[in-house]
Amino acid sequence: MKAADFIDLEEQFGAHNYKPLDVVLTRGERVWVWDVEGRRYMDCLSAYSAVNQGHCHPKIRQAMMDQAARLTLTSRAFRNDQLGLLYRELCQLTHSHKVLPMNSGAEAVESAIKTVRKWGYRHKDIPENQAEIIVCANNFHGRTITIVSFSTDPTARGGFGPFTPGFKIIPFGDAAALEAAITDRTVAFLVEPIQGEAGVIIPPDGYLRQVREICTRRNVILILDEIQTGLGRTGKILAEEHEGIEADLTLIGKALSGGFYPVSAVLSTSEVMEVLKPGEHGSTFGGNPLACAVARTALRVLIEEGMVDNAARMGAYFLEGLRRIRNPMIKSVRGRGLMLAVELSPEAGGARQYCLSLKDRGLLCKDTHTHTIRFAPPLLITREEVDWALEQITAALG
Ligand code: IF1
Repeated sequence: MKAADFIDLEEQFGAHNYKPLDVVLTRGERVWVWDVEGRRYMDCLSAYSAVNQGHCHPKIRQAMMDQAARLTLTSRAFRNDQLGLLYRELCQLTHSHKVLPMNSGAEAVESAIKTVRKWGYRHKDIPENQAEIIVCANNFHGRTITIVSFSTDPTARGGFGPFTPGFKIIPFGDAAALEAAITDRTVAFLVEPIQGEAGVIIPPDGYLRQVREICTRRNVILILDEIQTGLGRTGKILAEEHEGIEADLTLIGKALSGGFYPVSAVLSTSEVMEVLKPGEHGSTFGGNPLACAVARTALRVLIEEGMVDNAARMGAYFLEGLRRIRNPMIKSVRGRGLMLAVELSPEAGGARQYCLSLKDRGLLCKDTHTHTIRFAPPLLITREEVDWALEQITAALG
């Protein structure tokens, strides 16, 4: 079968909820992927930061195969010999006290919402069904009905109502707006440390510190969605470390499995998690031994192989290279660690054409919000590979 045949099958039998680049991939290794016709590409999307550890990392693969041969799923009706170990390793790595394991990112977000609402009714005397959660404009937290209920993206919401009430939207990066939005009924503030889908929007320096101070003073739970920014992507294990703060609840997913399997978690540094009692929340697959074995190894290789520091070093080098590209169509170049973006001015006619021309040069990346190209290669990228990427980007944008 040829690429066109696979594409036809997807078009004929699949839901049309995506419009992917027409590259049909069949194999991956480190930062490279190969299509069905044998062409090699550098992956500068990393499955939206789920393959931070690189494609098909041999140690994660081995852990997955070993565990798959032993025990995959017990349900949480019984215990397993991987879950407690993952809990301890995650807590040590992120300075957390408690872990709630789930599967997808959206489930971690949903779980946090349930947890903070319950906490609010227990600890803040909020009248029943009146809890409020503050979120930011242009957020991306997932695709469930409750999560799209507080999206400001018409495409994500349109036609999907009725929506879940209880959310208040404020501008991103504006601490004064948070202060002003808090009421007696506010239980939490949910925010991305860097907005990903919005186009790698980095808030002003000090924003998260101010947010932390306001939440503490006003007794509001700070939930950081680090599903995309977490686990090394920005050059720290968690992006919150750039401002030296700790969220009350931290959401991680994606790279928690190195791209092998959906694994997510809510991490808690405070007593919030204690409000959940047996039977009140759960998931058939959440915390299963296969997921835990994969996640434990995904975390181990991130640390053992120095990927977090490499993301900081290669990210700075990549950013410097992007800034050297001379093109009047470039409006802004920004990034932290290996979460990078080039925003083009509206006259450039959209970012997708550049993604297509980069694909022809052997580099895969993704446009977002029409005018922005983002670059987020696996964290083990070498200097020579960054040089190669910059050559292609310079040629495509030059
Ligand atoms: C798709 C974007 C990235 C996330 C944050 C929660 C979730 C995500 C900060 C939900 C998921 C993905 C999903 C992916 C596109 C993608 C994305 F462009 F939409 F914004 F990464 F940049 N919080 N992000 O970024 O996690 O339930 O998907 O596991 O195809 O929808 P999930």
